[in-house]
Amino acid sequence: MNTRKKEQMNHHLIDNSNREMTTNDGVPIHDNNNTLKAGVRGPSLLEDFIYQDKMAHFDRERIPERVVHARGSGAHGIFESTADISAYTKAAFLKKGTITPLFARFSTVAGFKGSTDLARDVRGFSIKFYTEEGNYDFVGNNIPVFFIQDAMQFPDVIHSVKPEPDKEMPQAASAHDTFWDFISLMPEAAHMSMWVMSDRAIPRSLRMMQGFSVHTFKFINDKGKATFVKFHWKPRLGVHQVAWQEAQKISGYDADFHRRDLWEAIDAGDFPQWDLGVQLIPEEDELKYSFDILDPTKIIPEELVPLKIIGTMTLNRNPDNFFAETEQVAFDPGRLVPGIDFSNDPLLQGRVFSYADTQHYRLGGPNFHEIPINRPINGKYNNQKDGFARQDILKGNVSYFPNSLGGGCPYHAMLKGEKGFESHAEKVDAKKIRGRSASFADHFTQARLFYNSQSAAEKEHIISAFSFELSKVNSEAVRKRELAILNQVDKTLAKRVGDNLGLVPAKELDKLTIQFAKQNHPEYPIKPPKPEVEYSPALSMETKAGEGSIATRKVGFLVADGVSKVSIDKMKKALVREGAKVVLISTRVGKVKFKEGGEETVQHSYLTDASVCYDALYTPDGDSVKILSDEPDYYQFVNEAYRHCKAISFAKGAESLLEYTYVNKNELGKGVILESKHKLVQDFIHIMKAHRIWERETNRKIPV
Ligand code: HDE
Repeated sequence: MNTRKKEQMNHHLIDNSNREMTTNDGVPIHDNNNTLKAGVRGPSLLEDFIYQDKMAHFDRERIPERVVHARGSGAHGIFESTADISAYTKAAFLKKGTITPLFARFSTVAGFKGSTDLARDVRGFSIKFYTEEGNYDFVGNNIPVFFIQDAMQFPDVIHSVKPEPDKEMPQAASAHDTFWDFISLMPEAAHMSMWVMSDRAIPRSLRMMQGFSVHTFKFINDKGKATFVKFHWKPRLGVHQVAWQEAQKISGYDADFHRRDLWEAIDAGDFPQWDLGVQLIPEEDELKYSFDILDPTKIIPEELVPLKIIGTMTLNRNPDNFFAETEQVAFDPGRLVPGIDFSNDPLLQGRVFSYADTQHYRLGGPNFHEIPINRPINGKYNNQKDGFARQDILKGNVSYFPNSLGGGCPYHAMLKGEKGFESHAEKVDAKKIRGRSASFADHFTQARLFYNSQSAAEKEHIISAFSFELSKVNSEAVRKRELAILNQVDKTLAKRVGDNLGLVPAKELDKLTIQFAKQNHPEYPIKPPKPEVEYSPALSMETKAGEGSIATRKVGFLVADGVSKVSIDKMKKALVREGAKVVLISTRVGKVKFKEGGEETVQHSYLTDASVCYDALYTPDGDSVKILSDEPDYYQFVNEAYRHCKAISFAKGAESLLEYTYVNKNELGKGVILESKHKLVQDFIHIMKAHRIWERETNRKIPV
């Protein structure tokens, strides 16, 4: 980012160092600890304006949390355009070689602001680009489709997933009656439900998730020609998840797990990066596919329209102040720049109203774009003034247009050769109607495509997730109705979930499905056109051994006094070379003593940490092994990591510890690496690159 931009963006930064303390009016304060009283044991005085100044501010320090996506974490960064796509769009920030500053915010949807990061949920993926032609907001999710097709039903889906209104429970969870009541009545939610019940909804890190525009937008080139476009963000670190049981435990050990992970990575200079890909569809091809590209419950398979990579986002700076930046940033998919336009997706059209409306309420009026994090870097020039919390001062007596007294300024962005925002001149010739296009009616083909494209382990996770969620639903009628939905996606899926719920024998399921479908889906049965793609490898997250990267992964070294430094260093060097992070965990924080002499400070102990916060474990040898053999929490670490299918390794002298764990001895090599049997360091790293050894789940011989 150039210096000018930096200065513009930071000009509201306050530095308190070497300053005397003042009230908000700049009056110096000589005592900030005591209220003004009539005698030290007497009543407080109303005239204490210094106390009032401080307390009145405090009393107003919360603004309404976002009604959805309340829990979020943000970071500053840049976007660099790397491809010439001027044939499709005139957007200045997408011109090859342009670098644009940005602020990104990732979020969960359902939970309140203070809820856990590891809820099973969709993640918001928002980016404010401070372009030379004004702010462009990308407001997407980590899942490429949505629950509903029309904006009118958004309050309903959100009300259903939020804590139930009588008891305000459960927090940040979809596993309850009202959510599944709604979803099971909405066949259009079938596709999205598959994604939300998949591991996409429990990311390992915000740095390891994809971002999607969900809607189709339009690129507009300098001749006014439109091309439909879908946006995808691909994380350079790969797309990874945690196990569901692990997610629940992380919520207890570290509810800020994702926020901390993002903060620490940026703080350490491990700047997360995403490549931006676009799927381009010529305007003439709008109606070419078996699905409607305006339907937000549909993807365009990458195998059908491949991604073209056009740039890279790098997050390189943590916010200076959470409230001022992450809390006050105001995203709005209706903030477009010349070269990008809306499509007629009915969900997108509805969003265009909701976001600005919500910002007016949350941020207290029409001047929220003057808050530093929301200010465009190219300045704003118009005839507006007044309103709550106005900061800019517009000089002179002219606040209208057209004017002659102000020299006709500010003038239309065209007079001097500029190009202002012009909407795509799409021809619209139709009757007003409240309704839905018949081309939106097929709700199951892509849900099936998603399910069929998952690996065996991913399918098992989906079955478990539906079983978990529906087990928490009290209403048997709702459970059955959702089974009927699943039965239209995949019969085995429905049967397996039904078995887990102890509900509906398979032979009755088909009858039930027809009965529910007729009730809730008037078009039933529909005959959708044959899909172009029936299997899409791009939809699976699974990586194979040796394929991925272990950069920034956290490896726990399980140590105690007397641990061998040689044994630590051998593994540590190789891991650090691959970009991984090594954390020593000992019986207490403070110093750990080495067998060879010397000591090192440790900040993590078996008391404070759990294996769910690590990607892989290593037990070095040394005299520490004796201490660990009597340490129940050590075994807990290993057993849990094993259960969550992580790579675990043991130096030769530590292998005896394995005896008392639940590790299935037939699993050695499959993610359980012993120095006496394997190439300790290389094999450990090779396996870690697979992220997890999911096949272990089916062979597991340990109590569940
Ligand atoms: Fe949002 N959404 N949404 N949404 N949404 C909000 O705006 C809304 C939808 C998304 O980090 C709210 O500032 C409607 C789809 C993100 O600050 C609100 C509809 C997608 C964020 C709102 C949708 C999203 C929001 C709440 C259906 C993915 C967080 C507070 C018509 C493409 C932005 C706020 C941030 C936030 C409305 C559906 C993504 C109420 C009406 C689809 C990432 O305005």
